[in-house]
This record gives sequence, structure tokens and C-alpha cells, in this order.
Amino acid sequence: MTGIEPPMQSSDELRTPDTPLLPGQVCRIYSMRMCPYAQRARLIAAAKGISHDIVNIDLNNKPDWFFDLNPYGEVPVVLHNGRHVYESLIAAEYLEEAFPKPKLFSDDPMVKAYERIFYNHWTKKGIPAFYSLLKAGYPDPEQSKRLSEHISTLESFMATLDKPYFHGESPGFSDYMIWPWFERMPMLTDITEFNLSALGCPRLVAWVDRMWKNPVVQHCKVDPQLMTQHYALYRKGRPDFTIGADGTAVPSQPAVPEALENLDGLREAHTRDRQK
Ligand SMILES: N[C@@H](CCC(=O)N[C@@H](CS)C(=O)NCC(=O)O)C(=O)O
Repeated sequence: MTGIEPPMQSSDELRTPDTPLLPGQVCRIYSMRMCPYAQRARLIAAAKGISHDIVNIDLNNKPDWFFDLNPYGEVPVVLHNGRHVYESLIAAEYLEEAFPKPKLFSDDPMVKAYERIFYNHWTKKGIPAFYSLLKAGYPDPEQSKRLSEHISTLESFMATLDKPYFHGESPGFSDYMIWPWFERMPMLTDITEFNLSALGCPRLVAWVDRMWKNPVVQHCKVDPQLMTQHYALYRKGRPDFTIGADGTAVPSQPAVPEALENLDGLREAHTRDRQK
């Protein structure tokens, strides 16, 4: 690792793609503080010591130009050399290839293929199950079981690998693609009583402990208090994507018992379309 660079400009100033990067900065990540998908790109940038600025987009008030960057209107978007890429996995893979050191994928094509199988499993199966349970907003046995099964698959991957990380002996690409939702497990536990430690997945629990000690993870972590407040506002149907922008936490929100809506990282479909 070449050193983790903190962003050099305010991450809430709405810098357009035409706003030049400061000297020494090589790319920009359009992000949203609480977004686990954007965190994937931030983790890869931090792991590679890529000097970057972060621009947090208020997803309730997307500027029109944001849809020129990503027609889906979603973060993350990575801007580099005047061009941009979107979709978290594609953006992270781009950073891996454009900034080859340190290499986060194995040179062995089969090991690399397995890493991709691991994070694709999590993306296709684990993440939807995670949000289904979160949406339920209570200890829903069916949704808990579904998530447990997909987490158990990760445990079986780790058992077959018999290594401390999905990447192998050190954290690598697959670890960073899976991690953001495991950082959010304590929040899921608060809301739904889902308990990772009770699943009988000792390798995964040990992986979580190791990941927490990783300086890249520490650098990119989301303030847990802000995270709880963010999801509490979601539960009220009033997500605030500027939460934490002034460096302070908003007053804590009382828990509400209703089922959660729009909690899969996506708002109503119409808010994603270009507003004309
Ligand atoms: N498949 C996308 C999902 C990204 C995503 O859902 N991002 C959320 C924030 S966590 C977003 O930008 N949502 C747009 C909106 O809420 O309007 C990816 O992997 O990048």
C-alpha cells in the first residue's frame, strides 16, 4: 500500500465533472456517505493509495448533469482522466486495472475466477437477502433464514479456501467487494436481531474481526451513529442523504415499528429518472 490519502476538498461541495481536480489528485469518486456500493470504490482507492476527491451527491436532489455520468442516477461514479465509469463492480475493477499497484487480484486466473465467484454470490444473493430482511424491519424468520443461507455459503467458500481472507493470505479485491454489508451487520442486528455470531460461521466471524483491524477498512468506515440515524430516517420515509455533511450527527430518531420501504439503496424508480 502506498499510503491512504484523505480527500483534499470538502466532499459536499457539488463539484461537476468539469471542475478540475486539485494538483496531485488523480481521480474523483461521486459517492454518498452511507452507500455500501460507493464504499466498494472508496475501499479500492484507499487500498491502492490513489489520491482522490470525494463528492457526495444528495440523492434527493440530483443535479441534471449527474444523469450524464450515470443514466441510472446512482453512486458510485468514478471520474478519471476526463472520463467516467459507473456500477460499483465495474468501477472497482477499473481502478484495479488502471492503478495496478498493489495488485488486489491474484495473478492466477483460477484464483481470480474464484474471487469473482465469491463476490458475485454476495452481490446476487446476499445483498438482496440483506435488504429484504432490513425492509421487514423486525426479526422476520423467513428473511433471516434466507440471509443465513447465503452467509453460510460464504462460510463454505472460506472453509474450502482455508485462508484468512477471500483473496488468500491478505485482503484483496473480493474482500473489499463483500465487506461494506458486513460493516452494516451491527445496524441490521439493532433493527432485526439478526446475529452473525449465532450462525455457526466461525471463519466468517474471524474474517470480520480481521477486516475491522485493516487500516483501509478503518479509513473508509462509515460513522455507525450516522448509519443508524440514516436508516432510522429511511424507516420514516424521509431519507436524508446529506446526513453528516456538516460533520455533526443529527438528533437521534425514535425507532418506528412500520416495515421499511425503499431500503435497497434505491429510491422510487421515478427519482432515478432524469427530471426534465
Ligand atoms: N448496482 C449499483 C447500485 C448502486 C446503488 O444502488 N446506489 C444507491 C445508493 S446506496 C443510489 O445511488 N441510489 C440512487 C437513488 O437512491 O436515487 C452499483 O453496484 O453501483
